[in-house]
Amino acid sequence: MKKLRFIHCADLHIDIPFKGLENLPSSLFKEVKQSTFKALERLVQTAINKHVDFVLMVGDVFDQSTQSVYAQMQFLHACNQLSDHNISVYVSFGNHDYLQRDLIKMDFPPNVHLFPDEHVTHFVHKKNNKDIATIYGFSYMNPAVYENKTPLFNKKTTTPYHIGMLHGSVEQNTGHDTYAPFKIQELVNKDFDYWALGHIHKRQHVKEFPPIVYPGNIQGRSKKETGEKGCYYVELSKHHTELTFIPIQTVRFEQLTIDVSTLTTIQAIEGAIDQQIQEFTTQGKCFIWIYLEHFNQEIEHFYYEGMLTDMIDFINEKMMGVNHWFWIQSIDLKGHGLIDKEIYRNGDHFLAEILRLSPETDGVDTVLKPLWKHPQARKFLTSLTNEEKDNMLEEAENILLYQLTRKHNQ
Ligand SMILES: [Mn+2]
Repeated sequence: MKKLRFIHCADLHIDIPFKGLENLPSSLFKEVKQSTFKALERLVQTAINKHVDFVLMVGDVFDQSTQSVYAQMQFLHACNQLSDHNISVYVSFGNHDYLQRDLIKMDFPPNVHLFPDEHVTHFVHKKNNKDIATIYGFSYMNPAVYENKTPLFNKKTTTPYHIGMLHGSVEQNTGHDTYAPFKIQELVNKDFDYWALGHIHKRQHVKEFPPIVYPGNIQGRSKKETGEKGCYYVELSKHHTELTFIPIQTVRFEQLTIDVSTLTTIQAIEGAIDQQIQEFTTQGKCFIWIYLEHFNQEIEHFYYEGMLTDMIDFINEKMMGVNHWFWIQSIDLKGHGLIDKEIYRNGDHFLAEILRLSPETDGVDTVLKPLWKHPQARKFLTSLTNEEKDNMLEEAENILLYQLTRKHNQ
C-alpha cells in the first residue's frame, strides 16, 4: 500500500507582535517581528524539498483572530507556492485565530482546504487520482471551545488512511478551562492512523501507536518557549510511522542559569557568561535570559546597583554586527535573597512593619491598574500570570531589604 508523506505543524502564530521586546535595538526587533513569517517560509521550503503529499496546519495559524492584510497575503503566498508544487494544505483554526469574517473571503488555490466551522467534517485526499486518506477536523468559531469533540470524529469513508486534526488538550479534571478536551484512550479507540494535535506549544509524543503528536509551535514566542521549534515530517504506512523533527525557527529563546557561588568580581562574572554562552553562539540567532544562582553579597550589590546591567550592555554591544548574533535580554538573581525575611517579618521594628504590609498577589492588580489603563502603556503590556506577580512582590521586598539593611554597609 502507498505510503503517505506529510508535514504536521501547528501553532504558527503568524504575525505575533512580540510585546515586551520593543526595547531592543530596532534592527533586532525587526528581525524578531519577521521571525514567524520567516519560519513559515522555511516550512514551505521543507514541504517542497521533501516532496510531501500535503501539509497539516492544526490551529493558531495566525496569532490573532483579526489579521493584518500583510499576514493574510503572506499566508496566501505560502499556499500558492505549495500549490505550484502540487502540495495540498489542510488548515483548521484554533483559539487564537478563530474564524471571523475576513480570511475566508480570500480566494485560495484549490489545493487549500479550510475546515469551515466547529462541526467536525472531513476532506478526502487523492493521490494519483485514488482516494487515499480522509482528514477530519474542525475550526474554532469562538476564542474557546470547551466541548469534547472526540465523539464527533468517526470514520466516514473507506480510504486506507484516516487522520484526525485536533486543536485542544488532554482533559485534566481540574475544572480548569481546557480547550476541546480529550482523553487519550478516546483517540486510540477511534482506530485512526494518526492524530495531528495542536495547541500545546511544547513538542511531545502523547502516544506512539497510533501516533498522537503535538509538534509544538514553529517559532518560540517568549522566554518560556525555549529550544528548537519546528514541524514534523511524517512518513506514514500501515505498519510503520517515521517522524522526523525539522527545526525551522529563525530566532531562539533561551534561559541560562550560572552558578556564581565562587565569583566575587564583575570581571569574573563576565568571564563566566562569556564561557557558557559559547554553546548558544553556534545555534543561530538567540535571545538569552541569564539567571545567577548561589549568589553572594558582592553579587547582590552589583545587581542592585545596576552594575550587572551595565556589563550586559557592554557584552551586547560587543556582539552587535556579528553575523550569528545573540542578545542578552536580562540578567537576574535566582532564588531567595540573602536575608532571612522571616526573622525580620516577626520583629518589632520598621522593617518588620513594611514586610507585613506587603500586598498579597491579588493586591498587585490594584496597584498596577492605572498602568494597565494608561493609553500609551497598555499597548505594550501583556497580562501577568500569578507567578509573575509573586516574583514581582518578592523582587520588591528584596529591593527594600537591600536598600534598608545592606546598602550602607558596602
Ligand atoms: Mn497556540
